[in-house]
Amino acid sequence: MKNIRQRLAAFGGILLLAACATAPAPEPYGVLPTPGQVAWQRMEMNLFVHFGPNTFTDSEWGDGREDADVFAPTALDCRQWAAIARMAGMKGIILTAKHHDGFCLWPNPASRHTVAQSAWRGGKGDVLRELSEACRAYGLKFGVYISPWDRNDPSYGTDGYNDVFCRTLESALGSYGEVFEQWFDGACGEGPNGKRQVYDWTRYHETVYRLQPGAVIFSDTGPGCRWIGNEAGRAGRTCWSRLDTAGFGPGAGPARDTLNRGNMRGAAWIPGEADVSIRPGWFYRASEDDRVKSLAELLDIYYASVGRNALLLLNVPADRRGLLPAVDSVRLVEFRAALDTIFARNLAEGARIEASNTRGGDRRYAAQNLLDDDFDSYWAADDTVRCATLTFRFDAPRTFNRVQLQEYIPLGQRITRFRIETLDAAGNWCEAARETTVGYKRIVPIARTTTTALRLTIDGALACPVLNGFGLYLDEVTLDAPLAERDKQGRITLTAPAGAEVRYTMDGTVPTASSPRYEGPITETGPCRLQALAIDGKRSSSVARYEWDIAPAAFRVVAPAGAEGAADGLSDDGAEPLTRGALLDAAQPLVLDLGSVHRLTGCFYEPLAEGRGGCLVRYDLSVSRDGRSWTGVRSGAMFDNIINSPGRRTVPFDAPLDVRYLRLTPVETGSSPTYGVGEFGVLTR
Ligand code: FUL
Repeated sequence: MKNIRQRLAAFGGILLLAACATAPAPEPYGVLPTPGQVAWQRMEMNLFVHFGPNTFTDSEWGDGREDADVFAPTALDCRQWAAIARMAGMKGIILTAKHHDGFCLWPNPASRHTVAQSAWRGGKGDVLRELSEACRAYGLKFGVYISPWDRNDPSYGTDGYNDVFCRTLESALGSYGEVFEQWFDGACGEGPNGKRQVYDWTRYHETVYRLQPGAVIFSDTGPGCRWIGNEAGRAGRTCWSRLDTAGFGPGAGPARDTLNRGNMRGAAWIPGEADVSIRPGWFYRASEDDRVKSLAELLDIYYASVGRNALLLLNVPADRRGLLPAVDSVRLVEFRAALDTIFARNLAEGARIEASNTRGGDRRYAAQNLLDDDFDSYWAADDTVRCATLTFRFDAPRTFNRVQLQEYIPLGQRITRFRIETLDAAGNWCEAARETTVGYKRIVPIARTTTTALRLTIDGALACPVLNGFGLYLDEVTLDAPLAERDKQGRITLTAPAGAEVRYTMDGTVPTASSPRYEGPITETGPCRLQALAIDGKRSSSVARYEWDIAPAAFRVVAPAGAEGAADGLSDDGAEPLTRGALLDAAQPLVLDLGSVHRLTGCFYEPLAEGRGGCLVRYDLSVSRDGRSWTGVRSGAMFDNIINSPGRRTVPFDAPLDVRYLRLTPVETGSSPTYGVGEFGVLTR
């Protein structure tokens, strides 16, 4: 038993600790970001600009044989890009300085396929110069996408190309001031000599760091930041900034799911970057002017990227003038305004916070630090703590539907599981969300809630939890646009968010509150265009646009002969015309009977959602009037970039053709033994 003096001494010690507690800061946990990676992550949103010969040829992947003169912007103004990026709250711009066609937007002495070989500005133009200067003038960081795959350079596929590519890097990275990010696309296809290149990544990285020591290098495996595993701008709900890269490399990275989520105990800090285009394609096409993502879609992407511990790289392609198009620019400004409205005020301000544990009882680690704007002040728990609760109490009820958490990543990513509960009127805690990782920033959408208290429970962490930010926000900016579906008989059904009504048009005009109200399914079997918006009194959604060709009521899948049943979801009994959800063997052609002859202007192929079951990458297409004599329309043609961006691809015919049967024969399905068919349909207009 301790004597009284010992007891007094111990008590005095405790008093002393409480009065001027000096608990040491938590030890960093595991692999850490470099200060450069922390600064990069804090940029949150950058603008991607795809621009080059593809802009003028309406393609996604140029083949490198295009004439340099096709690149002919009529009014290039990179200051316009920078002004818009700035207005949108972007911190940097990354330009496709060289895409797979090999064409360089700057006079690269290592290439014969550049702006210098074009007639544009008498061969004296230089987009990198203009953009780097514009970025400096507007206080933005400047980055470059330089594709190692080069479909133009004759040396591609030989050792010599590695020299050419290093000289290309030297020219781009050594001439235009600071470059904050070097974007290495992983695509590795064949060159003009039909050969694939063995890339010398070690040399490429050395070259980048020699010229730009502060640059963050993007690729499937970093080393600066990683691809998030899709081109839809969506990180995993679980998203670690750490990744295991052993056995992988740029262009041959871990599985997409792994890229999407990272590895909890990954050996390197390689945070996710979520890239997505504001349009269906990466390059500008006038035909996609009415397919710019809606504000609601952009916000959704924001929550799924920035709100899930990733950086958002949002592509807005420059058009043939060399300017960011008006529709896209307006959308960016709306996006910024929406974010400013939603995040204008932290509704947790003024909350009293009770923490189940505060590190060493030391005020420097108090939970109140969660509500200041200081990045470097944080709440931390004692070293032994892995589970903790933070209860936020408000004097008056608060209404919110977004909960934001931030971990102090300079000390590593720690939290593995957490829950959010709110207090209901009867005094019960009700679970609003149960999630896994936090990371630099986590925004959890929850149902709109009015409450006087919220409890955050950390159920698991790899080391004592350390949070530097907490916020509550209300997003009431958008109403989801109506969703439309047309079945094979031509019956169109529209659904809208609960409580909202739908107004629509089918004559090409933009719908308003006085357009016809949707009361029930509409039937239209011919080609048609539907535009609809949801209205709930206060708010209206963006306009959803749908376009359908002839309804496939009479279409039947008739081949491959004798393979009935092999094609899951397809049948040739005429009862189930081809609509959605079929998976075919990679060797299986698809033959469609339209039931009668139609005059077609083209057809389209759409893989299954998210490319499930593989995609048709290369194909032959033939058509027939009678099912006996066939005419080839395409041979070995490619659906560009379909694996990374598995959306609809149309095949326009050179001239209208009278057709009853279409045959799509797979030539290549990537490495997949099957290919998915979301839809195979025709165009008559
Ligand atoms: C992909 C490329 O193949 C696309 O064309 C686009 O540039 C995208 C950002 O990266 O891998």
